[in-house]
Amino acid sequence: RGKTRIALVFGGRSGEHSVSCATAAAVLQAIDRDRYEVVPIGITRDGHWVLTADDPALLEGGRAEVTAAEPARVLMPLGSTSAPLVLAEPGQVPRELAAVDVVLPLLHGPFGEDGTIQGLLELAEVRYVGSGVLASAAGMDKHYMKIVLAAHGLPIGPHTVITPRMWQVEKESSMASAAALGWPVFVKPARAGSSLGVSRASNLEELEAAIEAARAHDPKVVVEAAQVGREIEIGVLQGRGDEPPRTTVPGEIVLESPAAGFYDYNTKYLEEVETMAIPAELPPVVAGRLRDLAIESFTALGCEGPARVDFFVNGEDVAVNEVNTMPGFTPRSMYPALWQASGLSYPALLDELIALAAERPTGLR
Ligand code: G1L
Repeated sequence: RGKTRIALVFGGRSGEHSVSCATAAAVLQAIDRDRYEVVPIGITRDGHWVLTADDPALLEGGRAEVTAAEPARVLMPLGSTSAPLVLAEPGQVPRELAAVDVVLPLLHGPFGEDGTIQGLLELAEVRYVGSGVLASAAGMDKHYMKIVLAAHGLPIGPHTVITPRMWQVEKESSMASAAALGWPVFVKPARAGSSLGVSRASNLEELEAAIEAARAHDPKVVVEAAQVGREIEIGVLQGRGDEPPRTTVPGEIVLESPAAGFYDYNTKYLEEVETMAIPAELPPVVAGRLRDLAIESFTALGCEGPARVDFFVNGEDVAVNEVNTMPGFTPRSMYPALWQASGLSYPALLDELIALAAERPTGLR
């Protein structure tokens, strides 16, 4: 048998462009070249598809950018020193995509994580890693994610949604229902890839400003009651064949304030750093319950491939915060680190995800 041909698709028209490039670098670095032939395809910020150099070093460093204009600075075309080969203009799709066995979409936010690239690949009958159109879209939209989770009886936190129309015609009552959650509340764009546009409000004045800030990223806004408790995350991976989904040990996001004792609210908030504790210290019954809830959440949304399910845990009290169908995916990110701690290395995780995609039929399933 010949090698499996994999297209990495990364970059794109989102705020997470550089994160996506760094993730592509990590995958290029780790993927088994004896088993896979890799075609790296970048999308520039303005939507051009370009064939990029198969070189992790060009994509690392957090400031990497797919560009068609300045190839020397960031990306070089394969086997040439001239300008990158533009495979497709914005709004078009490169033929090269249909010529591979499996696409690994490493894209965040609108035009990628929200189901659009999945739909494009479905239409082209190309196999791809990860969730399909519906789960990708629902995983991106905090409003519909909560609807689906709640409909399946899963525990979610108190929240309210402010649609563009509500903000237009009934601002006062929108604010009142948000305020009824009790202070403070967290205000979030309903469909943002990262934490951009998220803020905290402790009174009506801050609430209005927070909603306007969130609306700059998405006209639909979700307001959540502040959750007390620890942030615990579980990795889920679709099972092979008829096997049920598999889960990792729990991990914990721990906030550390290096400037402890220094009491300016803003600096304290800004200087807090997130670290991961893997495995999280939890009573075995709680860990087991979270793993069950993670599988139920994965199944409720109809996820495929990977998902990271995030919880708030306060003693025996648990709530699903979100299901991320495209979790951070560098070897140091929570999802791969959870699998590493659970016996699956980063290269082995890639093998597993690609095998799941290769075995999956195109079309309805
Ligand atoms: F394809 C997978 F495996 F489903 C997959 C795809 C994308 C897993 C994780 C991600 N994550 C990302 O692409 C990102 C969070 C780095 C977006 Cl910028």
